[in-house]
Amino acid sequence: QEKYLFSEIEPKWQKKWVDRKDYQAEEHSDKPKFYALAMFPYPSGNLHMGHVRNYSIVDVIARFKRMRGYNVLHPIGWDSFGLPAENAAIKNQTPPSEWTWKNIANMKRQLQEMGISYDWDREVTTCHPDYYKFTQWVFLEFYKHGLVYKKKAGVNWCPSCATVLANEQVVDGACERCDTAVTKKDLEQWFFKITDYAQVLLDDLEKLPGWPDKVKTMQKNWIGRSEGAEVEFDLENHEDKIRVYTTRVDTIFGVSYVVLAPEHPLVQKLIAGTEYENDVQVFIERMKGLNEIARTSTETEKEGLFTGAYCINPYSGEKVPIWIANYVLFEYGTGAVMGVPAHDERDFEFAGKYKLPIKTVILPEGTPVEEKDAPLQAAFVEEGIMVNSGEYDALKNMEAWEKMCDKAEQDGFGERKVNFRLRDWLISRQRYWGAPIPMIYCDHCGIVPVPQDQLPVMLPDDVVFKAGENPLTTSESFKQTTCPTCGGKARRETDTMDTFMCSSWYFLRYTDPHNAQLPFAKEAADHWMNVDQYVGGVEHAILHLLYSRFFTKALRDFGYLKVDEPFANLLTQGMVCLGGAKMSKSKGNVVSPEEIISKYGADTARLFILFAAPPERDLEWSDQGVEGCYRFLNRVWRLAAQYEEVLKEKASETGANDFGELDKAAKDMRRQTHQTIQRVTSDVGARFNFNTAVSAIMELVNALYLYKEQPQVNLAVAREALESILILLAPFAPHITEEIWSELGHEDSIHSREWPQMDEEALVQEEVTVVLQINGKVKDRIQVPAQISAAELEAQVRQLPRLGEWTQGKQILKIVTVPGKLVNVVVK
Ligand code: ANZ
Ligand code: ZN
Repeated sequence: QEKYLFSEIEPKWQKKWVDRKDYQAEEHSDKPKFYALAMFPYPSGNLHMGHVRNYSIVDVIARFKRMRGYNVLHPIGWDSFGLPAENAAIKNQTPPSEWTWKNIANMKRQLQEMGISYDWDREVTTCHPDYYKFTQWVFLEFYKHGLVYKKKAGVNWCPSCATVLANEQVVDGACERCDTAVTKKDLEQWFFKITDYAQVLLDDLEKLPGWPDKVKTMQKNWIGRSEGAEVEFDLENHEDKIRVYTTRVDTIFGVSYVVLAPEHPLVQKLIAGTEYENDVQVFIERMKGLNEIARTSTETEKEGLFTGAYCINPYSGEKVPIWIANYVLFEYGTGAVMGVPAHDERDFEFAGKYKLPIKTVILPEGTPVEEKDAPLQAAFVEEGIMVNSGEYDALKNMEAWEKMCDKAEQDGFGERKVNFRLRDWLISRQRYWGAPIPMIYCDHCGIVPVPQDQLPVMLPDDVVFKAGENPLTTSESFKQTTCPTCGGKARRETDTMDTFMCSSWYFLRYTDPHNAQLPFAKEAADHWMNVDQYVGGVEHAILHLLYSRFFTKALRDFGYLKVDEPFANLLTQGMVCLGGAKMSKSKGNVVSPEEIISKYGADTARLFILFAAPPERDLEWSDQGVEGCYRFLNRVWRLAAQYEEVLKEKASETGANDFGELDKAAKDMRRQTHQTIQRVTSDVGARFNFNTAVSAIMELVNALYLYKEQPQVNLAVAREALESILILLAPFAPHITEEIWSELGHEDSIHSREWPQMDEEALVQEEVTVVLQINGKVKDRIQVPAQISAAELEAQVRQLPRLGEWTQGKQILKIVTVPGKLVNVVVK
C-alpha cells in the first residue's frame, strides 16, 4: 500500500483484537502474572485528553509486559454511580440509568477506537446490580465485623430548598441552586470505622517504595498522627471537668485561657441562667452556619467569647477563664484546648486581640533567666529551657514534657494520648443514584441487616426526581418491606452509599468478575493481587487510595485475601494543559480526543501524548507536536514500503541470524539497532521514560533511511533494524506496527511477539585510533579495540617496541589514559 490510511487500518485491527480476544488474561498460565491498572473512569459522556493520557500510559506498560513474557491482566470498567447522573435526570426527566448507560456505550466506543489492549470480558460497571450487589455484600461484611455504625452527623442543609446538599453542591458556602447560605443539620448517618486502621495505614506506607513520595506524604498528613496528652481542668463551682488535648503539655504553666468548641455540650451547662447566656447562644448559632474549613483556615479571623466561667490549672492551681472560639473543632481531640499565647502562634494572635495575658514558660537555650518576663514580639514555638514553671524550671522542655505526663498519670488527672486527624468515613448519601444501604428498620427488632443471600437491594424505578428531595423516599415500593427476622412490617434505609465505596474494591472484582456467589474468590484475588502498576491522577492521591488500602486490609483481616496493600506501584500522571492551564470545559481550552483521532488516527494521538512529556510531568498540548508524530508515522510507513519488496524476495535465502560478513556501514547499523533495543527496554521497563524511548526509535528510523542509501545493503541487517523498529514501537502505536508486520508476511500478531533481546556483540565497536603522547607531545597514533579498558590500554602501551626509543632511557613516572582517545606517557 502506498499511503498510510489509518482510518482503514485502525478499525480493522481493533475488531480483530477484540474478536480474537487477543488481550484476554489467561486463567491458567505458567507465565508470571502482571496486573496493570488505570483508575477507572466516571462515565461523564466523552473521553477527555486526561483519559487518553492515562490509558495510553497503562497500555504501553501492558503491551510491553506481554511481550516480555508476562500473563497480563489489563481490565477496565465504569465508576458509574454519582451525582451528575441524578442532576441530568432532574434536568432532562430521564432516569439516571439511561443517561449513564448511554454515556458508557459512547465512551466504550471511544476507548476501543484508541486501540487499548483491554480484556473486555472483565469489564465491570458499578451501577449494575451484579456489581452493587457485592458492594452491599461488602458493606454487610464490614457491619458484621463491627466496622460500621450509625450516628448523628452534620450535613450541608439548604434551608430554602429544604434539602441535604453534597459538598460539590455548596459553592462558596451557598446552595448552588438558590444561593441561600448553607447551614449544618444533624442527621443519623452510616459510618465506616477507618480510624481503627489509622495506625496501620500510616505504618504500611513504609511498605510502598513504589509510590511517589509526595503521595505518601499526603496520606501521612491526612492520617495526621499526633502525640500528646489529655489533661483535666477542674471547673470552679461545678462538678464537671474539662479535658483538653495538647501536644505541648510542657507549656501548661503558660496557659492563660481554656477554649471550648462552640458545640461542646459543657458550654450549655456553664452559661445556663447566667448573664452571658444570650450572647454565647447567638455566637454559637452563627458558628453553626460555617463549615469546618472556613472555621479553621489560617486566613479566617480568630473569634471568641468569654463564657463567664473559670477552671483550675491542675499543675499551677491558677484560675483560668473559659472561652469559646471558632477555631476549636468539636470533632478533634476532646473539643477543648488550652491557650498558651507565648508558645503558639494562633493563641498569640487570639490573646493579642482579646487582651489576655501572655506568659513565657520556655526560653531559647542560652538566654539569661532574667529575661523570662520580657515582652514577646511573637510566639516562641521552638524547644528550650523551662522557666516560670515551678518544680520544672531549668529542665529542657522535652524532659519537662515527660515528667509532666508522668505526674498527670500518677495523680490521675491526665495521660499520654495519641490522636489522629483521620475521621471515620461518612458513607451515607441522601441520594438515589448509588448502591442502596442494605439495612432495614423494624419496630420489633430494631436495625436488621438484609441477609447476604437476599442481595441485591435493587434501586426502584418508581421514583420522582425533583430538586430538594432524596428520590428514594418517594418510592413506596422501595420503602415498605418486611423484616427478615420477624416477618413483620418494616422500612428500608433510604440512604445510598458514597461512590467511593464502589471504587474501593473494584480492582478485586476484576480478578473474578463473573463470580455470582462472592465479590471474588480468594484464589483469584490471591493469584492476581496486588496490582503491579496502578496509574491515575494525583487528585485521587488521598481518599480513593486510602479507602482502597483500608478495604484491602480489612478484607484481608476477614480472611478474603492474603495481600495487605492493593497497589504495589503507583504512577501519578501529570495534567494535559493548553496555554499553560489544565484543559477544562470551564476554561474553554479543550482539544477533543475524538477530533484528533479522526484527523490523525489513534496511533498519532497516543504517540504524541506519550512523546510530549514524561508521564509524571504536565504535558503542554501542541498542534505542531501532533503533526510531527503524524509525519513520523508516515515516515515509518514509507520506510517499510520501500523495504517490503526486497525483503520479501530475500526472506527465504537469509536465515534470521545469517548476516554473513558485515562491512562497516552494516556493523554500524546493527550497533544502533541494538543500542536502541537496550535504550527502549530500560526506558520503558525501568523508568517509564516513554518520551526518550520514542526519540531513540525515531533516531533508529533516521539511521535506517541513511543505511538504505548505501551502495550495498545487507538485507538481514536492514530487516533486523526494521523489525526492531516495529516491535519497539508496537506498544506506543499498536495499529500501524501491526499492519506493517502483517504486510511483511508475518502470520502472528506483532503484539504477541517476544520483545527483542539486545545482542552484546553487536554493540562492540571494533577498533579506534588513540593518540600517543610523550610528555604531552604527539608521537604516534595507534589502533586499539574500541572497548579497551584503561588498564589494558596502559599495558599495551608499555609493550610497544618503540617505547624505549621515545623515552630515551628516561624513567616512566606514570601513564595517563583516556580510553578511546589518548595515552600520555609522563617521563623524567
Ligand atoms: C496547647 C498548646 C501549646 C498547643 C502550644 C500547641 C502549641 P495536632 O498536632 O494537630 O494534634 N488543639 C487540640 N485540639 C484541638 C481542636 N479540637 N481544635 C483546634 N485545635 C486543637 O495539634 C494539637 C494542638 O492543637 C494541641 O496542642 C492544641 O493546642 C490544638 F504551644 O495545646 B496545643
Ligand atoms: Zn422485625
